[in-house]
Amino acid sequence: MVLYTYDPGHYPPPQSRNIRFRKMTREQFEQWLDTVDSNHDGYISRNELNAALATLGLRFKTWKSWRAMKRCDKNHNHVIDPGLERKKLIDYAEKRWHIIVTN
Ligand SMILES: [Ca+2]
Repeated sequence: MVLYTYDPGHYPPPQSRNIRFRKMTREQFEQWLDTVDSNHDGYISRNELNAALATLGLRFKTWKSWRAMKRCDKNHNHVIDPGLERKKLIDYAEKRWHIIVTN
């Protein structure tokens, strides 16, 4: 049995999937993360991330924000802490959401 990395019947390849998304550089994404933090406490909650993903026009934002929190919230306090966890979130967005263009 052959295992595909993505199912061609359900997921178009990343290149065609990204066309309508807003693309940004790593620096712009970091600035965008500051605006994501709507109550300005320095931490990004799942709800804030969810609302922010909606403004980017990404699909499956509930799933994406949940998955990102699972991956990036290393100390399990249910928010993305500034510093290491924020850096992990940026790496995650670059790898999984395809919204960051490397310059
Ligand atoms: Ca955390």
